[in-house]
Amino acid sequence: MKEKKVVVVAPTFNERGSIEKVVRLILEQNGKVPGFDIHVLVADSHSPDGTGELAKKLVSKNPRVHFLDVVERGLGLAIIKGYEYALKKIQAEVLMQIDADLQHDPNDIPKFLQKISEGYEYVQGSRLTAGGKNNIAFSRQMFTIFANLVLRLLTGIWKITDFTPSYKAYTKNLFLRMNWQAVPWHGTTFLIQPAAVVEAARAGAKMTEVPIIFRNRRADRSKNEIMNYIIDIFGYAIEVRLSKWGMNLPILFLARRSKTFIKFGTVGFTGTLVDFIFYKLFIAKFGFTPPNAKLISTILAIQNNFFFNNVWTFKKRKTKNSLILRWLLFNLVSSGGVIISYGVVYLLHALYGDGFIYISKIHIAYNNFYFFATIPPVMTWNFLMNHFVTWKKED
Ligand SMILES: Nc1nc2c(ncn2[C@@H]2O[C@H](COP(=O)(O)OP(=O)(O)OP(=O)(O)O)[C@@H](O)[C@H]2O)c(=O)[nH]1
Ligand SMILES: [Mg+2]
Repeated sequence: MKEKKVVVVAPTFNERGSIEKVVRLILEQNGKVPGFDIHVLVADSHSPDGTGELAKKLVSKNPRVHFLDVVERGLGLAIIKGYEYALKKIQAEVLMQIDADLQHDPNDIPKFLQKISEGYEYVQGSRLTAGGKNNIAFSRQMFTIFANLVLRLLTGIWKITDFTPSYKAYTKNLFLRMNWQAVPWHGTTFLIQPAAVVEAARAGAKMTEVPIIFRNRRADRSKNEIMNYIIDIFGYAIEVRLSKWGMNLPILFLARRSKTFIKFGTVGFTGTLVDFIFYKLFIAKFGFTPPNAKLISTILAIQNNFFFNNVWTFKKRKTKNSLILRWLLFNLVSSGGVIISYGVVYLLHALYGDGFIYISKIHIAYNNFYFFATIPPVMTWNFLMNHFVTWKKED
């Protein structure tokens, strides 16, 4: 029987510390499942640390090792180019991918090939199925659970428990049948992974999962831009859901564009919490009137917002303004918000006083409503002013 060629694509960007070992371990899987001939393709984005040179040395030593210079950055690009190369130049019949940093155990490869030999066309490595494990930082584990919940709910694909791992296998037939135009593989997040699950399902693939253990990275650095990835996953999943309802809208594009606004909104949310806590404290413990309490709590919230916008929202933005100047501008701009919110609370308090609303046994003080009425006008004002003034882009 003729063996089926399997090409395992290992995308790399600065993985000098693990590339040799991962290639060796992948090749050691040869012979474990009869009928397959395993090759490795290192798809490198011109790593400055010399991963490419190391990989090329391995190519000269072993005909089962291949190398592709992807040139540009992007995991999606490396995967797509890698697969095309595997099909055209190595005559692959099964396409696989694995992370090159040893977080995926190459000893799991036989499980994938076993499923392919049983007739499955798409095999997803999963940390969330029985026997799988996600041994990474707690915050990342939360991301895994949250992202998959959103993806399963919105795409309606329930048989896949884990959409994001880059450890998977396709048959050539499925790969050629899939509509890769619909997969947003550009950019530096790893959106290609969940999107490929969705497209495989759309192509009517016979799909299954195998459990994998995701280990902590031991060498080199992460390239996963988690915040951008969350925005991409949300935008993409909503777009898929709407398209199932017959509405084709560029939600992913808009989500990417509105990233700054989303971050700004998140910071605004933490500021609102600070604002609200102090507002209630000043009223309840120090007997301030609502407008006076609001005046001080807003000023405190502004300091919170400046700090987080500076270290996060507008972190990458190049601006001529020094830190002190940005702080002064931010406070100056925000003083507009202080005036608006003081004015709104003052007006509402003057009109309606200090009453309560009763909903069966619960009673809610009017001052809570005064507080929330200030949010929409102040938020709009703040965003516009900071966008055009404090963190103004250089021309
Ligand atoms: N060719 C190429 N490979 C990339 C690029 N970005 C990431 N990779 C590879 O994709 C794999 C996954 O990236 P990681 O940085 O390990 O992402 P992660 O596993 O989610 O994050 P960590 O748990 O922190 O490692 C690794 O093998 C990377 O080298 C890229 O721009 N080009
Ligand atoms: Mg990794």
